[in-house]
Amino acid sequence: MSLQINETYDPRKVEKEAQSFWSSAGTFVTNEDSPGDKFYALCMFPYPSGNIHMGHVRNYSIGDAVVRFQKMRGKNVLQPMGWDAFGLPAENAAIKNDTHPAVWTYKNMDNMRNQLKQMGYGYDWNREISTCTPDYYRWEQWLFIKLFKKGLAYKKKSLVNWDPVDQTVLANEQVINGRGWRSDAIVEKKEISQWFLKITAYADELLSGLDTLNDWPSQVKTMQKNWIGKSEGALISFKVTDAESSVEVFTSRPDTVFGCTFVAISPDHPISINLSEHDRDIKYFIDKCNKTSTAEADIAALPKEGLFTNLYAINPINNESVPVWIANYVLSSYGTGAIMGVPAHDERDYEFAARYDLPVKQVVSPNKPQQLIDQPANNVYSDYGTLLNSEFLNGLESKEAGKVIIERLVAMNAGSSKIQYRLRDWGISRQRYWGAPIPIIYCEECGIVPVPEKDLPVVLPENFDFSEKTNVLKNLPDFYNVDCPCCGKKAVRETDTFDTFVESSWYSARFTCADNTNEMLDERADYWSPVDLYIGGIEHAILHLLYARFFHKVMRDEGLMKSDEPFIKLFTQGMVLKDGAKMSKSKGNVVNPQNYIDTYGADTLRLFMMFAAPPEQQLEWSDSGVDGAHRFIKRLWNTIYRHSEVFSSSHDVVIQKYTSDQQVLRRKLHETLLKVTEVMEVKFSFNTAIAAVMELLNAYNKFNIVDEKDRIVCQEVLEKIVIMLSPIIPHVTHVLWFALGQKKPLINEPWPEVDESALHQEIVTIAVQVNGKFRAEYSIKVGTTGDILTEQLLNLKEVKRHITGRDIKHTIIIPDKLVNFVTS
Ligand code: ANZ
Ligand code: ZN
Repeated sequence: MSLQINETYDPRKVEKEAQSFWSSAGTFVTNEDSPGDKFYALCMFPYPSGNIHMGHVRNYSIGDAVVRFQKMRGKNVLQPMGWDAFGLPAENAAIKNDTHPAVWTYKNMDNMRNQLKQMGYGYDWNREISTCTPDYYRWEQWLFIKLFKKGLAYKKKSLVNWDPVDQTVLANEQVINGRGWRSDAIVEKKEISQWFLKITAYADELLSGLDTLNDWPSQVKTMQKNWIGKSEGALISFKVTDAESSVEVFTSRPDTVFGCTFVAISPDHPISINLSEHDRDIKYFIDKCNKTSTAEADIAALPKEGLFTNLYAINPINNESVPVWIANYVLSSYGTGAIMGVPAHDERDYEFAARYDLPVKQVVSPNKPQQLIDQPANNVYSDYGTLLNSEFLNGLESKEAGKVIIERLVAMNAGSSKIQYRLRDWGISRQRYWGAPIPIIYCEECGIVPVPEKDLPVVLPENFDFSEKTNVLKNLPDFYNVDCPCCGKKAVRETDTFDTFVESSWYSARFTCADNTNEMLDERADYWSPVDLYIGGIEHAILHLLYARFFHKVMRDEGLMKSDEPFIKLFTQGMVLKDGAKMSKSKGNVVNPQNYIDTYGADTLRLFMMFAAPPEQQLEWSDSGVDGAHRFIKRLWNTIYRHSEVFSSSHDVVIQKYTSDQQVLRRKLHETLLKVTEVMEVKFSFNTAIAAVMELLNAYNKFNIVDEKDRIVCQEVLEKIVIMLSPIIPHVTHVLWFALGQKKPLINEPWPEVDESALHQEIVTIAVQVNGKFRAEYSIKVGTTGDILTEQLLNLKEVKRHITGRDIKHTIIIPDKLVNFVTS
């Protein structure tokens, strides 16, 4: 009856069979008119570095388990896959291996696609995206031009972290201890003209939107919130004496304005730059500051240092004149690049004042108004409190005092309230070759001219000898020489390329309609978006997710999509470690998935990954763990093999009543099913689900098989074990399902419902005796005893007949087995 399986488990054969079935049946090819609610699951797409690594295996095994489960639940699932294919490593590898970044990248994609297929992930390969193809990046060029026309993309000169070895601009996060993250070269500061996207225009929405993301880890939301860094305070204008100018400061504590004993400006504040032209000491100091990294954390760690400018500024609130200093801890990129120094209430100002002997004046006290005392001068009190030494503010509470000050400033035209964000606009220019060209033309007559829509895409040239270390587009006249689209005169193209974060900011939307050659997005984007489940590493908690949320809102505002957020649920999986350290090439502790696919098969690797640790936690690689996973699959195989040899479904035995042994096993089965269902749906603690199924298999193996009815129960248990494991080990279960006599493929099977009666109403049949003689059989819920039990039994007519007219002296109860009424 059942499809024969071999006695021994051969993963290679099994996996080939399952994979070719899914691919020829088009199991994971998705379309929009299939029945069921849509379920869009996405794992962060890989950089095509050469081979898949264990981090990918873990991430994608989780995603695939959920997708297969949701499919069996009747959802219309989409699970796409693609390549984050632009980026610097391709250039470095190309130089090293004397090849071309394009050649290297496409070769890697082919290899890794093949590996992902060997893992059996249920991707809709029809929607594959490679971000380095013009089909893809033409749409971000198109969107960029829209943003340019709206003022949301602009060019400005800015000070950047310059990596002199990689010859590129680095983001602050790419500067580690003052050195480039890849080259390890000491990073310099350089002012260059760059393109920016105005993400700050969305700062407020990016912040408030976090409140709607109930299925995101709160840790990620906090990181985003801090990154956006909303701060409420005031701008205060200080007139500079002996100069026409004034210095505007941003403060989050306008209540402390009477405590201001100096003003400090950043080394690249216009006043500093101005002064440096005639003052060598200042120039020297500024140059020194420019040698350090711009990363805030690095600056915060530096000893506070400064230089007096010989200028004084007038505090508009009390007309006091205070010295103006240039200070290394004042960031040029935050607020106004200038501060009012309040050493009594700000740690940094205190450290600075102590070093240069500047006065410390306390104006806020932790105490109630009645007991104001001066603070010792070496104790910085930075909390809110009650005002003192502040004339008309004395006795007020900080918040209230701040409001009063802002009112005054506004009335005096010397300041205003201000909401300040830490978030900066996103610099997207990269002086690199292997990226999407920025679609801009520079004309001497017309200035900055966007490439007309009809001329898109601006294709990145690939057909040339790649060997230069500098931005090769600058060396390709065929690329950059162009006629101005406005006036027709000779003009030049922009030779910078987009930051690769641009590509990954909208790929989730593009997967919904990857084949559309006429539009960036179409109505399918609204059908599938937002992504129901997004899975990836915590290292992308800030930038990638923030940029993706920003792009989603931008696309919405362009009328391309309706939803407000790209990802409903975010799941961040833990790292894979070897000997306690993150697997990495530099540490030489990388374990290659391919070796395990070849020796044990993909199912073993998947099972190990899902079983060895809770998915959000770190997972320690263990060869013996892999062995254990493999042994379990073999045990399952043997169990089903033995069962299928003897079980015949061609009988007409019907079970009217389960024996108590059968009930115990069925209860275990349905408890397990309940648990696994919950895990797959919400909890994601796959390791506990697998453990529960393993326990169930143990219980099964202890089950005493007597007759055909027992075998029917066995069949039910084995079928459901196979179903429950199928999202995790899809190949072997695909084959075992047929071995259990099934005709339809497992992946098309609906996920089974829990049999509530098996859970709750476990029934036992009790023998009822009167004076030791069997009189009746009675079925009742397990564990029923006492009066509840005896009252029911005394109502049985066989019992009644034998006890009428007698007194019951006592009752013997053996729970769940027997009741004996002893009469006089
Ligand atoms: C006076 C003051 C008194 C301040 C006090 C703090 C405490 P957040 O909350 O992060 O927005 N600040 C402003 N611009 C700065 C810059 N460019 N570089 C370095 N520091 C800067 O921080 C705002 C506070 O950071 C501002 O409020 C200012 O110091 C400082 F008891 O002004 B405060
Ligand atoms: Zn022109």
